Amino acid sequence: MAELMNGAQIVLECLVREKVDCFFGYPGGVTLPLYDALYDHAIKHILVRHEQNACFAAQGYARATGKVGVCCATSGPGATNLITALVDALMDSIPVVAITGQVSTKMIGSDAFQEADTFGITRPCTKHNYMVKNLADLPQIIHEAFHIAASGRPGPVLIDIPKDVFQAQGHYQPVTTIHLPGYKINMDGHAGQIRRAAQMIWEAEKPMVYAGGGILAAGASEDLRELVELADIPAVTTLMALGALPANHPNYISMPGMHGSYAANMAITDSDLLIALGTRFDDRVTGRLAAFAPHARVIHVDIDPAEISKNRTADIPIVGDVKKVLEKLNQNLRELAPEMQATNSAARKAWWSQVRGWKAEHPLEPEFSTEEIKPQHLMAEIDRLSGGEAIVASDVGQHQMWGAQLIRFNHPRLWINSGGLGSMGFGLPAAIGAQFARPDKLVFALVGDGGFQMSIPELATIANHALPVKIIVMNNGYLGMVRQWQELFYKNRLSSVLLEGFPDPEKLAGAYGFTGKTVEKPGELRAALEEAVRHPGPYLLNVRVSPFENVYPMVPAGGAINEMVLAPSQPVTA
Ligand SMILES: Cc1ncc(C[n+]2csc(CCOP(=O)(O)OP(=O)(O)O)c2C)c(N)n1
Repeated sequence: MAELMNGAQIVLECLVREKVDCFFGYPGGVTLPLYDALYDHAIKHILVRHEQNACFAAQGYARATGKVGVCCATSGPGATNLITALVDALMDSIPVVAITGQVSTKMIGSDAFQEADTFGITRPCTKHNYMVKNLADLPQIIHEAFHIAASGRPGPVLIDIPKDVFQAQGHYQPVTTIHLPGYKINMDGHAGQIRRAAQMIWEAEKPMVYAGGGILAAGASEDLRELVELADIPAVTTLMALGALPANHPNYISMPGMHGSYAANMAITDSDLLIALGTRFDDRVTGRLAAFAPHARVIHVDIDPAEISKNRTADIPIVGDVKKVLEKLNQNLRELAPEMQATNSAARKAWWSQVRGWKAEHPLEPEFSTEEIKPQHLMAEIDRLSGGEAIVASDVGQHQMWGAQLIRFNHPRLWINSGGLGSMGFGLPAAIGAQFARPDKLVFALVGDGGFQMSIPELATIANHALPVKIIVMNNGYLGMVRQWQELFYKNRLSSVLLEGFPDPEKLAGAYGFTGKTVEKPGELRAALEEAVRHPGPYLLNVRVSPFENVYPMVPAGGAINEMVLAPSQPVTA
Protein backbone atom coordinates (compact mmCIF):
# COMPACT_ATOMS: atom_id res chain seq x y z
CA MET A 1 0.00 0.00 0.00
CA ALA A 2 1.31 3.42 -0.94
CA GLU A 3 2.36 5.79 1.81
CA LEU A 4 -0.34 7.99 3.35
CA MET A 5 0.25 11.61 2.38
CA ASN A 6 -1.63 14.85 2.46
CA GLY A 7 -2.56 16.74 -0.70
CA ALA A 8 0.43 19.07 -0.40
CA GLN A 9 2.82 16.12 -0.24
CA ILE A 10 1.07 14.58 -3.22
CA VAL A 11 1.60 17.81 -5.18
CA LEU A 12 5.32 17.62 -4.45
CA GLU A 13 5.43 13.93 -5.34
CA CYS A 14 3.86 14.79 -8.71
CA LEU A 15 6.44 17.53 -9.29
CA VAL A 16 9.26 15.11 -8.51
CA ARG A 17 7.83 12.60 -10.98
CA GLU A 18 7.65 15.38 -13.57
CA LYS A 19 11.39 15.89 -12.93
CA VAL A 20 10.92 19.40 -11.58
CA ASP A 21 14.15 20.32 -9.79
CA CYS A 22 13.15 23.81 -8.74
CA PHE A 23 10.18 26.11 -8.82
CA PHE A 24 9.46 29.74 -8.03
CA GLY A 25 6.84 31.06 -5.68
CA TYR A 26 5.53 33.12 -2.81
CA PRO A 27 3.56 31.66 0.11
CA GLY A 28 0.33 32.68 1.82
CA GLY A 29 -2.49 31.47 4.03
CA VAL A 30 -4.03 28.79 1.87
CA THR A 31 -0.71 27.46 0.63
CA LEU A 32 0.62 26.98 4.18
CA PRO A 33 0.20 23.20 3.92
CA LEU A 34 2.26 23.19 0.71
CA TYR A 35 5.04 25.27 2.23
CA ASP A 36 4.98 23.04 5.31
CA ALA A 37 5.50 20.02 3.07
CA LEU A 38 8.35 21.86 1.36
CA TYR A 39 10.08 22.44 4.70
CA ASP A 40 11.90 19.12 4.61
CA HIS A 41 11.53 18.21 0.96
CA ALA A 42 14.38 17.85 -1.52
CA ILE A 43 12.74 19.91 -4.22
CA LYS A 44 14.11 23.45 -4.40
CA HIS A 45 11.68 26.32 -3.97
CA ILE A 46 12.94 29.78 -4.89
CA LEU A 47 11.29 32.52 -2.89
CA VAL A 48 10.86 35.50 -5.19
CA ARG A 49 9.63 38.92 -4.08
CA HIS A 50 6.50 39.20 -6.19
CA GLU A 51 4.28 36.53 -7.72
CA GLN A 52 4.49 38.06 -11.20
CA ASN A 53 8.21 37.43 -11.03
CA ALA A 54 7.67 33.82 -9.95
CA CYS A 55 5.92 33.23 -13.25
CA PHE A 56 8.45 35.27 -15.26
CA ALA A 57 11.27 33.29 -13.62
CA ALA A 58 9.45 30.04 -14.43
CA GLN A 59 9.26 31.30 -18.00
CA GLY A 60 12.98 32.12 -18.00
CA TYR A 61 13.63 28.56 -16.85
CA ALA A 62 11.33 27.17 -19.55
CA ARG A 63 12.64 29.40 -22.32
CA ALA A 64 16.25 28.51 -21.51
CA THR A 65 15.62 24.75 -21.46
CA GLY A 66 12.39 23.82 -23.20
CA LYS A 67 11.27 22.13 -19.98
CA VAL A 68 8.09 23.12 -18.14
CA GLY A 69 8.66 26.01 -15.71
CA VAL A 70 6.70 25.91 -12.47
CA CYS A 71 5.46 28.70 -10.23
CA CYS A 72 3.23 28.96 -7.22
CA ALA A 73 1.11 31.62 -5.55
CA THR A 74 -1.45 31.88 -2.81
CA SER A 75 -5.14 32.64 -3.35
CA GLY A 76 -6.62 36.08 -4.07
CA PRO A 77 -3.88 38.69 -4.54
CA GLY A 78 -1.20 36.06 -5.00
CA ALA A 79 -3.09 34.49 -7.86
CA THR A 80 -4.10 37.80 -9.46
CA ASN A 81 -0.47 38.92 -9.34
CA LEU A 82 0.30 36.08 -11.76
CA ILE A 83 -1.99 37.32 -14.50
CA THR A 84 0.41 39.42 -16.61
CA ALA A 85 3.00 36.68 -16.66
CA LEU A 86 0.44 34.00 -17.53
CA VAL A 87 -0.81 36.02 -20.50
CA ASP A 88 2.80 36.61 -21.45
CA ALA A 89 3.44 32.85 -21.48
CA LEU A 90 0.26 32.29 -23.46
CA MET A 91 1.21 34.84 -26.10
CA ASP A 92 4.70 33.37 -26.53
CA SER A 93 3.64 29.70 -26.21
CA ILE A 94 5.83 28.99 -23.20
CA PRO A 95 5.21 25.83 -21.14
CA VAL A 96 4.43 26.82 -17.55
CA VAL A 97 2.49 25.13 -14.78
CA ALA A 98 1.15 27.56 -12.18
CA ILE A 99 -0.16 26.24 -8.90
CA THR A 100 -2.40 28.53 -6.91
CA GLY A 101 -3.97 28.02 -3.52
CA GLN A 102 -7.70 28.57 -3.10
CA VAL A 103 -9.93 28.95 -0.08
CA SER A 104 -11.40 25.70 1.25
CA THR A 105 -14.07 24.10 -0.92
CA LYS A 106 -16.85 24.79 1.57
CA MET A 107 -15.94 28.51 1.62
CA ILE A 108 -15.87 28.99 -2.17
CA GLY A 109 -18.40 31.60 -3.23
CA SER A 110 -18.71 33.12 0.23
CA ASP A 111 -16.34 36.07 -0.37
CA ALA A 112 -13.98 34.46 2.09
CA PHE A 113 -10.75 36.22 3.02
CA GLN A 114 -8.44 36.28 -0.01
CA GLU A 115 -10.96 34.56 -2.20
CA ALA A 116 -10.85 35.39 -5.89
CA ASP A 117 -12.32 33.47 -8.78
CA THR A 118 -8.91 32.38 -10.01
CA PHE A 119 -10.38 29.72 -12.24
CA GLY A 120 -12.67 32.24 -13.94
CA ILE A 121 -10.09 35.01 -14.12
CA THR A 122 -7.37 32.82 -15.60
CA ARG A 123 -9.51 31.00 -18.13
CA PRO A 124 -8.62 33.35 -20.99
CA CYS A 125 -5.06 33.76 -19.67
CA THR A 126 -4.07 30.11 -19.91
CA LYS A 127 -3.97 27.25 -22.39
CA HIS A 128 -6.01 25.30 -19.86
CA ASN A 129 -6.90 25.58 -16.21
CA TYR A 130 -8.25 23.40 -13.44
CA MET A 131 -9.78 23.62 -10.05
CA VAL A 132 -9.20 20.52 -7.95
CA LYS A 133 -12.21 19.65 -5.83
CA ASN A 134 -11.22 16.15 -4.70
CA LEU A 135 -7.92 14.85 -3.50
CA ALA A 136 -8.39 11.71 -5.57
CA ASP A 137 -8.19 13.82 -8.77
CA LEU A 138 -4.99 15.61 -7.81
CA PRO A 139 -2.29 13.39 -9.41
CA GLN A 140 -4.27 12.97 -12.62
CA ILE A 141 -4.79 16.71 -12.92
CA ILE A 142 -1.19 17.63 -12.20
CA HIS A 143 0.24 15.16 -14.69
CA GLU A 144 -2.33 16.23 -17.27
CA ALA A 145 -1.36 19.85 -16.66
CA PHE A 146 2.29 19.09 -17.44
CA HIS A 147 1.28 17.18 -20.54
CA ILE A 148 -0.92 20.01 -21.81
CA ALA A 149 1.64 22.72 -21.00
CA ALA A 150 4.42 20.98 -22.92
CA SER A 151 2.65 19.26 -25.81
CA GLY A 152 1.30 20.62 -29.07
CA ARG A 153 1.54 24.38 -28.98
CA PRO A 154 3.00 24.88 -25.49
CA GLY A 155 1.43 27.27 -23.02
CA PRO A 156 0.61 28.00 -19.40
CA VAL A 157 -1.69 25.72 -17.40
CA LEU A 158 -3.01 26.75 -14.00
CA ILE A 159 -4.14 24.43 -11.21
CA ASP A 160 -6.18 26.00 -8.43
CA ILE A 161 -6.06 23.91 -5.26
CA PRO A 162 -8.29 24.64 -2.24
CA LYS A 163 -6.70 24.53 1.17
CA ASP A 164 -8.72 21.51 2.34
CA VAL A 165 -7.51 19.54 -0.70
CA PHE A 166 -3.92 20.33 0.34
CA GLN A 167 -4.77 19.08 3.84
CA ALA A 168 -6.78 15.96 3.00
CA GLN A 169 -5.09 12.60 3.49
CA GLY A 170 -4.72 10.08 0.69
CA HIS A 171 -2.31 8.17 -1.49
CA TYR A 172 -0.33 9.07 -4.55
CA GLN A 173 -1.69 6.92 -7.34
CA PRO A 174 0.72 6.79 -10.27
CA VAL A 175 -0.81 8.06 -13.47
CA THR A 176 0.02 5.85 -16.39
CA THR A 177 -2.24 7.16 -19.13
CA ILE A 178 -3.40 10.57 -20.11
CA HIS A 179 -6.53 10.43 -22.17
CA LEU A 180 -7.92 13.77 -23.25
CA PRO A 181 -10.67 13.19 -25.80
CA GLY A 182 -10.97 16.85 -26.85
CA TYR A 183 -7.23 17.44 -27.14
CA LYS A 184 -5.84 16.02 -30.35
CA ILE A 185 -2.45 17.01 -31.66
CA ASN A 186 -1.66 16.42 -35.27
CA MET A 187 2.09 15.89 -35.25
CA ASP A 188 2.89 14.51 -38.66
CA GLY A 189 1.57 16.92 -41.25
CA HIS A 190 -0.14 15.82 -44.45
CA ALA A 191 2.25 13.80 -46.60
CA GLY A 192 0.73 15.04 -49.87
CA GLN A 193 0.95 18.67 -48.80
CA ILE A 194 4.54 18.21 -47.74
CA ARG A 195 5.35 16.74 -51.15
CA ARG A 196 3.67 19.70 -52.86
CA ALA A 197 5.60 22.08 -50.61
CA ALA A 198 8.88 20.46 -51.65
CA GLN A 199 7.96 20.85 -55.32
CA MET A 200 7.00 24.45 -54.79
CA ILE A 201 10.32 25.13 -53.08
CA TRP A 202 12.29 23.76 -56.02
CA GLU A 203 10.08 25.65 -58.46
CA ALA A 204 10.37 29.00 -56.70
CA GLU A 205 12.60 31.74 -58.04
CA LYS A 206 12.67 33.87 -54.92
CA PRO A 207 12.00 31.68 -51.90
CA MET A 208 12.31 32.96 -48.32
CA VAL A 209 12.17 31.10 -45.04
CA TYR A 210 10.30 32.97 -42.32
CA ALA A 211 10.94 31.04 -39.08
CA GLY A 212 9.32 31.74 -35.72
CA GLY A 213 9.35 30.61 -32.12
CA GLY A 214 7.76 27.29 -33.07
CA ILE A 215 11.20 26.19 -34.29
CA LEU A 216 12.49 26.54 -30.73
CA ALA A 217 9.44 24.91 -29.20
CA ALA A 218 9.80 21.89 -31.49
CA GLY A 219 13.58 21.67 -31.18
CA ALA A 220 13.78 21.96 -34.96
CA SER A 221 16.86 24.17 -35.39
CA GLU A 222 18.94 21.46 -37.03
CA ASP A 223 16.13 20.62 -39.43
CA LEU A 224 15.76 24.30 -40.27
CA ARG A 225 19.45 24.51 -41.01
CA GLU A 226 19.18 21.45 -43.21
CA LEU A 227 16.29 22.97 -45.15
CA VAL A 228 18.01 26.27 -45.88
CA GLU A 229 21.22 24.48 -46.88
CA LEU A 230 19.54 21.81 -49.00
CA ALA A 231 17.61 24.28 -51.11
CA ASP A 232 19.94 27.22 -50.47
CA ILE A 233 17.21 29.57 -49.26
CA PRO A 234 17.73 32.85 -47.41
CA ALA A 235 16.09 32.86 -43.98
CA VAL A 236 14.80 35.37 -41.48
CA THR A 237 14.00 34.54 -37.88
CA THR A 238 11.50 36.49 -35.83
CA LEU A 239 12.14 38.17 -32.48
CA MET A 240 11.02 34.91 -30.87
CA ALA A 241 13.38 32.77 -32.90
CA LEU A 242 16.75 34.52 -32.78
CA GLY A 243 19.37 31.79 -32.69
CA ALA A 244 17.14 29.24 -34.45
CA LEU A 245 19.74 29.55 -37.18
CA PRO A 246 23.21 30.56 -36.05
CA ALA A 247 23.62 34.29 -36.66
CA ASN A 248 26.77 33.66 -38.68
CA HIS A 249 25.13 31.10 -40.96
CA PRO A 250 25.58 32.23 -44.56
CA ASN A 251 21.85 31.83 -45.30
CA TYR A 252 20.79 33.89 -42.30
CA ILE A 253 19.56 37.36 -43.13
CA SER A 254 18.30 38.75 -39.77
CA MET A 255 15.05 39.74 -38.07
CA PRO A 256 12.09 41.06 -40.07
CA GLY A 257 9.35 43.46 -38.99
CA MET A 258 8.86 46.83 -37.39
CA HIS A 259 12.51 47.08 -36.32
CA GLY A 260 13.77 44.39 -38.63
CA SER A 261 16.60 44.86 -41.08
CA TYR A 262 16.27 46.42 -44.52
CA ALA A 263 17.38 43.18 -46.18
CA ALA A 264 14.91 41.01 -44.24
CA ASN A 265 11.96 43.27 -45.01
CA MET A 266 12.86 43.84 -48.64
CA ALA A 267 13.47 40.15 -49.24
CA ILE A 268 10.10 39.19 -47.76
CA THR A 269 8.38 41.85 -49.84
CA ASP A 270 9.99 40.68 -53.05
CA SER A 271 9.80 36.94 -52.46
CA ASP A 272 7.66 34.65 -54.58
CA LEU A 273 7.45 31.89 -51.98
CA LEU A 274 7.28 32.37 -48.24
CA ILE A 275 7.99 29.28 -46.17
CA ALA A 276 6.49 30.19 -42.79
CA LEU A 277 7.59 27.79 -40.09
CA GLY A 278 6.17 27.85 -36.56
CA THR A 279 5.24 31.48 -36.82
CA ARG A 280 2.02 33.42 -36.67
CA PHE A 281 2.21 36.44 -38.97
CA ASP A 282 2.24 38.78 -35.99
CA ASP A 283 1.43 42.41 -36.80
CA ARG A 284 4.87 43.53 -35.58
CA VAL A 285 6.34 41.33 -38.31
CA THR A 286 3.86 41.88 -41.12
CA GLY A 287 3.15 45.60 -40.85
CA ARG A 288 0.25 46.34 -43.18
CA LEU A 289 -0.96 42.83 -43.87
CA ALA A 290 -2.19 43.51 -47.39
CA ALA A 291 1.29 44.62 -48.39
CA PHE A 292 3.14 41.76 -46.68
CA ALA A 293 4.91 39.50 -49.15
CA PRO A 294 2.40 40.55 -51.81
CA HIS A 295 3.87 38.42 -54.59
CA ALA A 296 4.43 35.29 -52.56
CA ARG A 297 2.65 32.04 -52.33
CA VAL A 298 2.69 30.80 -48.77
CA ILE A 299 3.58 27.46 -47.24
CA HIS A 300 2.54 27.64 -43.59
CA VAL A 301 3.57 24.96 -41.12
CA ASP A 302 2.15 25.20 -37.60
CA ILE A 303 1.11 22.79 -34.88
CA ASP A 304 -1.87 24.98 -34.06
CA PRO A 305 -4.54 24.80 -36.77
CA ALA A 306 -5.98 28.08 -35.46
CA GLU A 307 -2.90 29.91 -36.78
CA ILE A 308 -3.20 28.63 -40.33
CA SER A 309 -4.75 31.30 -42.55
CA LYS A 310 -5.61 33.40 -39.47
CA ASN A 311 -3.81 36.48 -40.75
CA ARG A 312 -2.55 35.38 -44.15
CA THR A 313 -4.14 32.76 -46.34
CA ALA A 314 -1.86 29.78 -46.81
CA ASP A 315 -1.53 28.23 -50.26
CA ILE A 316 -0.11 25.11 -48.68
CA PRO A 317 -1.34 24.73 -45.11
CA ILE A 318 0.43 22.05 -43.12
CA VAL A 319 -0.73 21.35 -39.58
CA GLY A 320 1.95 19.48 -37.71
CA ASP A 321 4.99 19.56 -35.48
CA VAL A 322 7.46 21.68 -37.38
CA LYS A 323 10.33 19.29 -36.60
CA LYS A 324 8.47 16.28 -37.95
CA VAL A 325 7.26 18.22 -40.97
CA LEU A 326 10.74 19.55 -41.72
CA GLU A 327 12.23 16.07 -41.49
CA LYS A 328 9.78 14.91 -44.16
CA LEU A 329 10.08 18.07 -46.20
CA ASN A 330 13.85 17.74 -46.29
CA GLN A 331 13.53 14.12 -47.31
CA ASN A 332 11.18 15.13 -50.13
CA LEU A 333 13.53 17.88 -51.23
CA ARG A 334 16.37 15.37 -51.41
CA GLU A 335 14.25 12.94 -53.40
CA LEU A 336 13.19 15.62 -55.86
CA ALA A 337 16.61 17.25 -56.14
CA PRO A 338 18.00 15.25 -59.08
CA GLU A 339 15.10 16.20 -61.34
CA MET A 340 14.23 19.66 -59.97
CA GLN A 341 17.26 21.24 -58.34
CA ALA A 342 18.44 22.91 -61.52
CA THR A 343 14.96 24.21 -62.50
CA ASN A 344 15.64 27.80 -61.64
CA SER A 345 19.30 27.96 -60.93
CA ALA A 346 19.82 31.20 -62.83
CA ALA A 347 16.88 32.93 -61.15
CA ARG A 348 17.97 31.64 -57.75
CA LYS A 349 21.46 32.99 -58.32
CA ALA A 350 20.02 36.38 -59.20
CA TRP A 351 17.81 36.21 -56.09
CA TRP A 352 20.77 35.59 -53.85
CA SER A 353 22.74 38.43 -55.34
CA GLN A 354 19.75 40.71 -54.82
CA VAL A 355 19.38 39.65 -51.17
CA ARG A 356 23.11 40.06 -50.57
CA GLY A 357 22.91 43.44 -52.22
CA TRP A 358 20.19 44.58 -49.79
CA LYS A 359 22.28 43.29 -46.90
CA ALA A 360 25.30 45.24 -48.06
CA GLU A 361 23.27 48.36 -48.84
CA HIS A 362 21.91 48.83 -45.33
CA PRO A 363 23.59 46.50 -42.89
CA LEU A 364 22.58 46.48 -39.24
CA GLU A 365 25.63 48.12 -37.81
CA PRO A 366 26.37 49.64 -34.43
CA GLU A 367 26.99 53.36 -34.12
CA PHE A 368 29.74 54.85 -32.04
CA SER A 369 30.53 58.24 -30.63
CA THR A 370 33.48 59.51 -28.69
CA GLU A 371 31.29 61.76 -26.54
CA GLU A 372 28.55 59.48 -25.32
CA ILE A 373 27.81 55.80 -25.22
CA LYS A 374 25.47 55.00 -28.05
CA PRO A 375 22.97 52.26 -27.22
CA GLN A 376 24.17 50.35 -30.27
CA HIS A 377 27.73 50.54 -28.94
CA LEU A 378 26.54 48.84 -25.76
CA MET A 379 24.91 46.04 -27.77
CA ALA A 380 28.08 45.58 -29.84
CA GLU A 381 30.10 45.15 -26.65
CA ILE A 382 27.63 42.65 -25.18
CA ASP A 383 27.80 40.83 -28.50
CA ARG A 384 31.57 40.72 -28.35
CA LEU A 385 31.61 39.41 -24.80
CA SER A 386 28.95 36.83 -25.53
CA GLY A 387 30.55 35.49 -28.69
CA GLY A 388 27.15 34.12 -29.63
CA GLU A 389 27.07 31.87 -26.56
CA ALA A 390 25.66 33.85 -23.60
CA ILE A 391 22.05 33.97 -22.50
CA VAL A 392 20.56 37.44 -22.81
CA ALA A 393 17.24 37.90 -21.03
CA SER A 394 15.87 41.19 -22.22
CA ASP A 395 13.22 43.51 -20.92
CA VAL A 396 10.92 45.48 -23.22
CA GLY A 397 11.65 48.70 -25.06
CA GLN A 398 14.33 50.22 -27.23
CA HIS A 399 17.11 48.18 -25.61
CA GLN A 400 15.22 45.02 -26.57
CA MET A 401 15.08 46.05 -30.21
CA TRP A 402 18.74 47.10 -30.37
CA GLY A 403 19.64 43.89 -28.56
CA ALA A 404 17.67 41.84 -31.08
CA GLN A 405 19.29 43.66 -33.97
CA LEU A 406 22.88 43.63 -32.82
CA ILE A 407 23.55 40.78 -30.40
CA ARG A 408 24.18 37.60 -32.32
CA PHE A 409 23.19 34.13 -31.13
CA ASN A 410 24.71 30.89 -32.29
CA HIS A 411 22.09 28.69 -30.66
CA PRO A 412 18.41 28.71 -29.83
CA ARG A 413 17.21 29.48 -26.28
CA LEU A 414 19.87 32.12 -25.63
CA TRP A 415 17.75 35.16 -26.50
CA ILE A 416 14.93 35.29 -23.96
CA ASN A 417 12.36 38.03 -24.25
CA SER A 418 8.72 38.92 -24.00
CA GLY A 419 7.63 39.02 -27.62
CA GLY A 420 3.87 38.86 -27.91
CA LEU A 421 2.80 40.72 -24.80
CA GLY A 422 5.84 42.96 -24.47
CA SER A 423 5.74 42.96 -20.68
CA MET A 424 8.06 45.42 -18.99
CA GLY A 425 9.47 43.85 -15.85
CA PHE A 426 10.11 40.55 -17.66
CA GLY A 427 13.87 40.65 -18.18
CA LEU A 428 15.32 40.51 -14.69
CA PRO A 429 13.15 37.72 -13.26
CA ALA A 430 13.49 35.79 -16.54
CA ALA A 431 17.26 36.03 -16.14
CA ILE A 432 16.90 34.57 -12.64
CA GLY A 433 14.96 31.60 -14.01
CA ALA A 434 17.44 31.13 -16.83
CA GLN A 435 20.40 31.22 -14.46
CA PHE A 436 18.83 28.57 -12.23
CA ALA A 437 18.19 26.46 -15.31
CA ARG A 438 21.66 27.01 -16.78
CA PRO A 439 24.16 27.59 -13.95
CA ASP A 440 26.92 26.90 -16.47
CA LYS A 441 26.00 29.88 -18.63
CA LEU A 442 26.88 33.54 -18.61
CA VAL A 443 23.49 35.26 -18.19
CA PHE A 444 22.87 38.92 -18.92
CA ALA A 445 19.71 40.69 -17.82
CA LEU A 446 19.45 43.45 -20.41
CA VAL A 447 17.01 46.02 -19.08
CA GLY A 448 15.94 49.61 -19.58
CA ASP A 449 15.93 52.03 -16.67
CA GLY A 450 12.11 51.85 -16.72
CA GLY A 451 11.70 48.06 -16.71
CA PHE A 452 14.54 47.67 -14.24
CA GLN A 453 12.65 49.79 -11.73
CA MET A 454 9.71 47.42 -12.06
CA SER A 455 11.97 44.52 -11.04
CA ILE A 456 14.12 45.97 -8.27
CA PRO A 457 12.61 43.75 -5.54
CA GLU A 458 14.15 40.72 -7.24
CA LEU A 459 17.64 42.02 -6.50
CA ALA A 460 17.04 40.34 -3.15
CA THR A 461 16.42 36.99 -4.84
CA ILE A 462 19.60 37.40 -6.85
CA ALA A 463 21.55 38.34 -3.74
CA ASN A 464 20.13 35.52 -1.59
CA HIS A 465 21.28 32.94 -4.10
CA ALA A 466 24.44 34.75 -5.15
CA LEU A 467 23.26 34.31 -8.72
CA PRO A 468 25.98 35.57 -11.06
CA VAL A 469 23.50 37.39 -13.29
CA LYS A 470 25.00 40.44 -14.97
CA ILE A 471 22.35 43.14 -14.89
CA ILE A 472 23.02 45.66 -17.61
CA VAL A 473 20.79 48.71 -17.39
CA MET A 474 20.66 50.62 -20.65
CA ASN A 475 19.94 53.89 -18.96
CA ASN A 476 18.71 56.62 -21.31
CA GLY A 477 16.81 58.45 -18.58
CA TYR A 478 13.53 57.95 -20.41
CA LEU A 479 10.87 55.41 -21.15
CA GLY A 480 12.78 55.29 -24.37
CA MET A 481 10.43 53.48 -26.71
CA VAL A 482 7.47 55.62 -25.69
CA ARG A 483 9.61 58.74 -25.96
CA GLN A 484 10.58 57.67 -29.48
CA TRP A 485 6.92 57.42 -30.50
CA GLN A 486 6.08 60.75 -28.87
CA GLU A 487 8.96 62.35 -30.74
CA LEU A 488 8.03 60.84 -34.08
CA PHE A 489 4.25 60.81 -33.98
CA TYR A 490 3.22 63.32 -31.31
CA LYS A 491 5.35 66.32 -32.29
CA ASN A 492 7.93 65.57 -29.63
CA ARG A 493 5.47 66.45 -26.87
CA LEU A 494 7.24 64.33 -24.28
CA SER A 495 4.56 63.43 -21.78
CA SER A 496 5.35 61.39 -18.65
CA VAL A 497 8.35 59.64 -20.11
CA LEU A 498 11.18 61.31 -18.20
CA LEU A 499 12.50 58.95 -15.55
CA GLU A 500 13.98 61.22 -12.95
CA GLY A 501 15.45 59.87 -9.78
CA PHE A 502 17.17 56.70 -10.90
CA PRO A 503 18.73 55.24 -7.77
CA ASP A 504 22.50 55.29 -7.31
CA PRO A 505 23.47 51.82 -8.60
CA GLU A 506 26.42 51.47 -6.28
CA LYS A 507 24.27 52.15 -3.23
CA LEU A 508 21.36 50.13 -4.57
CA ALA A 509 23.38 46.99 -5.29
CA GLY A 510 25.37 47.65 -2.13
CA ALA A 511 22.17 47.67 -0.11
CA TYR A 512 21.61 44.12 -1.32
CA GLY A 513 25.23 43.19 -0.67
CA PHE A 514 26.64 43.12 -4.17
CA THR A 515 28.49 45.33 -6.60
CA GLY A 516 27.00 48.10 -8.66
CA LYS A 517 28.63 50.67 -10.90
CA THR A 518 27.88 53.34 -13.43
CA VAL A 519 29.72 53.85 -16.69
CA GLU A 520 29.14 56.84 -18.94
CA LYS A 521 32.25 57.29 -21.07
CA PRO A 522 32.50 55.34 -24.32
CA GLY A 523 36.17 54.67 -23.67
CA GLU A 524 35.36 52.96 -20.36
CA LEU A 525 32.50 50.78 -21.50
CA ARG A 526 34.47 47.74 -22.57
CA ALA A 527 36.48 47.55 -19.37
CA ALA A 528 33.36 48.06 -17.27
CA LEU A 529 31.53 45.22 -19.00
CA GLU A 530 34.55 42.96 -18.78
CA GLU A 531 34.82 43.64 -15.07
CA ALA A 532 31.12 42.81 -14.61
CA VAL A 533 31.57 39.51 -16.43
CA ARG A 534 34.80 38.63 -14.63
CA HIS A 535 33.25 39.33 -11.26
CA PRO A 536 32.24 36.03 -9.67
CA GLY A 537 28.83 37.09 -8.32
CA PRO A 538 25.90 39.28 -9.29
CA TYR A 539 26.74 42.64 -10.82
CA LEU A 540 24.69 45.71 -11.61
CA LEU A 541 26.11 47.85 -14.37
CA ASN A 542 24.29 51.08 -15.06
CA VAL A 543 25.24 52.24 -18.54
CA ARG A 544 24.38 55.85 -19.26
CA VAL A 545 23.62 56.09 -22.96
CA SER A 546 22.57 58.90 -25.28
CA PRO A 547 19.04 59.83 -24.26
CA PHE A 548 17.54 60.71 -27.64
CA GLU A 549 18.62 57.87 -29.86
CA ASN A 550 15.85 56.19 -31.86
CA VAL A 551 15.62 52.62 -33.07
CA TYR A 552 15.95 52.27 -36.85
CA PRO A 553 14.97 50.85 -39.21
CA MET A 554 11.41 51.53 -38.22
CA VAL A 555 8.18 50.65 -39.96
CA PRO A 556 5.61 53.17 -38.76
CA ALA A 557 2.45 51.53 -37.40
CA GLY A 558 0.19 50.55 -40.28
CA GLY A 559 2.98 50.85 -42.84
CA ALA A 560 4.19 48.21 -45.25
CA ILE A 561 7.43 46.58 -44.17
CA ASN A 562 9.29 47.79 -47.24
CA GLU A 563 8.41 51.37 -46.29
CA MET A 564 11.03 51.58 -43.60
CA VAL A 565 12.41 54.72 -42.12
CA LEU A 566 16.09 54.01 -42.15
CA ALA A 567 17.60 57.02 -40.45
CA PRO A 568 16.64 59.99 -38.27
CA SER A 569 16.84 62.42 -41.17
CA GLN A 570 14.06 60.69 -43.05
CA PRO A 571 10.55 62.01 -42.52
CA VAL A 572 8.20 59.73 -40.68
CA THR A 573 4.48 59.58 -41.21
CA ALA A 574 2.22 57.63 -38.91
C1 LIG B 1 4.05 46.59 -18.12
C2 LIG B 1 4.20 47.54 -19.27
N1 LIG B 1 3.80 48.82 -19.13
C3 LIG B 1 3.95 49.68 -20.17
C4 LIG B 1 4.49 49.27 -21.34
C5 LIG B 1 4.62 50.25 -22.51
N2 LIG B 1 6.03 50.44 -22.85
C6 LIG B 1 6.64 49.80 -23.86
S1 LIG B 1 8.25 50.17 -24.01
C7 LIG B 1 8.16 51.26 -22.73
C8 LIG B 1 9.36 52.06 -22.31
C9 LIG B 1 10.39 51.22 -21.67
O1 LIG B 1 11.35 52.07 -21.10
P1 LIG B 1 12.69 51.50 -20.52
O2 LIG B 1 12.43 50.34 -19.65
O3 LIG B 1 13.46 52.60 -19.92
O4 LIG B 1 13.41 50.93 -21.82
P2 LIG B 1 13.90 51.72 -23.15
O5 LIG B 1 12.76 51.77 -24.10
O6 LIG B 1 14.33 53.09 -22.72
O7 LIG B 1 15.01 50.89 -23.66
C10 LIG B 1 6.87 51.32 -22.20
C11 LIG B 1 6.44 52.19 -21.10
C12 LIG B 1 4.88 47.92 -21.44
N3 LIG B 1 5.39 47.41 -22.56
N4 LIG B 1 4.75 47.08 -20.38
